[in-house]
This record gives sequence, C-alpha cells and structure tokens, in this order.
Amino acid sequence: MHIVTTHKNTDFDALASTIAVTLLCPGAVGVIPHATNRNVEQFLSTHKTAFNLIQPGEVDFSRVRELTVVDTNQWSRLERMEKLKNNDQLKINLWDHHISVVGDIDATWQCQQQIGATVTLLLLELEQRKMTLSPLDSTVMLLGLYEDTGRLSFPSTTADDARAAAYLLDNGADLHVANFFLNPPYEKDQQEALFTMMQETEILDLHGVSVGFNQMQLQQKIPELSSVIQLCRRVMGVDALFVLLKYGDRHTVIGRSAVDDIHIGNIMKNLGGGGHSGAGSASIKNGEKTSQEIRDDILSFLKKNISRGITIADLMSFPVISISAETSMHRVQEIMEEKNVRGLLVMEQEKIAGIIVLWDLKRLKKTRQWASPVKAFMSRDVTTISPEMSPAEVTKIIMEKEIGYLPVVHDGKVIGIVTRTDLLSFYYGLQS
Ligand SMILES: [Mn+2]
Repeated sequence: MHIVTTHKNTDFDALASTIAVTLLCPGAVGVIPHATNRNVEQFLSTHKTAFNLIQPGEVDFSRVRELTVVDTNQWSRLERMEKLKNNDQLKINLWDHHISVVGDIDATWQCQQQIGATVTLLLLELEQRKMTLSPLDSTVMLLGLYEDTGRLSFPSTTADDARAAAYLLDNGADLHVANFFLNPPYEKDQQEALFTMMQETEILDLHGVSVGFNQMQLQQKIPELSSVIQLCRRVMGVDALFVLLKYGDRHTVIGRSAVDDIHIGNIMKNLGGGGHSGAGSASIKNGEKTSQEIRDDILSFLKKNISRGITIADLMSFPVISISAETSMHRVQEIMEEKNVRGLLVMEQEKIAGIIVLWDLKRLKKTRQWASPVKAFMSRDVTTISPEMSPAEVTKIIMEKEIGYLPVVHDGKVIGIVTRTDLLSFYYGLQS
C-alpha cells in the first residue's frame, strides 16, 4: 500500500499536493490529518467524497510499503505516522518547498525546491506527463497555489508558479470557488480577537522598522488566528507583528512580517519553532519562560539582526548645485538644462532659503516673469533629511509630502541631495 500524507494544521497547499500525488501515482491513498486549517475543513466538508482521502486512524500500517510526504520534511509535523518512522523496508518520497527548514525525514527519493508552493512542483510533473486534470482537481490545486503565493504576489513566487496557475486555469480551475474559500468572512470571535489585539499592541521602532508585540490571554481557541494577526499587522501599519498567546501550559508565539529585514522563520527557529521569511510560529513550555522573557528574547534577536544596511549617505548625490536667491528664473532654467537636474537648492549665507524644481517653471506664464529672481517662485518650506535615514524612511516622506527633491543635512550643513531617481535606481538596481 502506498500512502501520501502531509503536515498537521493542513493548509490548501498541503491538501492540494496530497491530491496531486494520488493523481501521479494511481493506487496511492491520501491521508489527511484530523487537524486541518478552518478553510480546508470547510472545503473538505463539502468536497471530501470527490477525492481518494482517508484519515490517519483508518490506515492499516502493517500494509504500508511506500510513504510519500508533501509540504513538510519533519516527522513531528505528521499525524500518527510514528509506526513508520523506524521501518527500514519503507520507501519514502518527499515533495517540499521548505528548503530553509532542516528536516529529519530520510527520504529514498525527493524533490525539494525553493518555490512558491509545493503543489507547483507536482504540477510541473503532471504537465510534463501531459495529464488532463478535472476542473475539481484543478480548483483545489489553484487554492493551494494561490494560498501559498498570496495569489502569485509573495516574493517567494517564481515564474514556474505562474505557469502552473495558467495550466490549472486551462484545465478549468474555478475562480468563484477559489475566491470563496480564500476569503472566508471573519467570524465574531475573530473580530473580537482583532479588536483586543489592536488595543493592546505595543509598537517599537527599531532602526526605522516598526515592530508590534502583543501578549494575549485567550479564553478559547480562535479559528485561523494567524490570518487575524496578519490583518492586524496591516491595519496597524507595522512592518512585523508578534503575538504571544497562553494556552494551558504552553506559550504560542505567532509572527508575521512584511519586510526583508525581519525573517520570522529565523526568529522562530531560535525559539524552537519554524517558518519562512514572512510567517512562522513557535511553542514554548510555560515553566521554561514567561511571556515577557519570550518578548525580550525576540527583541534582542531583532536588535542584533536588523542592521542599518544601506543608508541615505550611500545613495545621495553630491556636490549639491545651489544658487542664490537673486538668480533670475531664466538663469535657473539654463542651469537645470546644463547640469541635467530637475531641482536647485537656493542658499543664502550658507543656509537653505528655498528650493526650485522643474515643475515650478511651468507656473511662469508671462515673458517678463523669466527676468524675476528665483526667490519669487521658490518654495520656502524645505523638507530636509539626515544621512543615517533608511531608504524606506525617505520613501515614506516622498509619498506623504509628494516631494521629489530632498537636501541631506548633517551638522547644519547641506552635504548631499536625494531625488526620486536616486531611490528608484536603488530599489531596482541594487536590491534585485
Ligand atoms: Mn506549502
């Protein structure tokens, strides 16, 4: 007997990958853990009979000769598979995209790759074998692919994931069904958890990265709490959010991050858990640490690991071209053309008096205005930035104030200038 199984708290990628293996290997039986995510549970309650799936309690382990594990590489994440762990005769296959997690499943054969979803690896194989999928199979696989890649938008998404989505849509994947299960409405207890979370979150600024901490005491389990945490992070506008929960004799820490500076998986690994860059969790025995100690551990890890990285000093331009307040507008235009710049700093006695940008020249309607001094047209309210700011902080200023020309000031002196172009070339040139 060949069984296919996956991790507890089964998500759609795990379910879809299990089903995909049953299609690739006729006769293989999918074994889905009892503990599945809420939306997977809802999907299975209406679709279960359409697939060849059983539960761990129904497996006759004495007959199992082959085991395929999908979407995890750890025995501890499987449900009731201990009996197979020390079976030397067992052939084990592994399909997984969790490359950063060091697993303990010693596979006979494996396909492991850094990719948006595990199901993509299987879809590449199904497509290569020119297999036609039913609309139902295509839909469940699209659910897995979209959930793990944030509908192809997470940075972990690859071109293969997008090609796999095209293959599924070609085979009749139903987007109405997919949207229904990917956007379940928030239930009352989830809404209440969100409100409590928002009121009690402590927000810290670590070198320009905002981090929220929340210590929650929950009376009962909240379904899909991780998606409530994700929503809370977005509503509160923090770059990362950590929620510490106390259930019985254990603490559970759930983290979500939207920035590269904070790798949740690494932090959780430090606490004995796991995850990937954007999401992860850990579970800690009550006696081992208090929730305050866990918070302090995360904080000191963050302080050590969030480095300033690139600062404004690295991308500003200098020397800064400046003019006096008496310069004529005609001359301003000439200098902009000669120097190929879109803005000029107006200085008086080594102090910033104003700024004039190309856009301001469009306000000149009459010919005689070109003879007037720049002080009549410049903006006097000049926003300056400091050299140790991060590109993200400056991007925020540009978006909020709608300005594209920022003098960099250090010790009261102008030492450089940052424009939208500088930031764009930083994001698209250096960061890729
Ligand atoms: Mn996955």
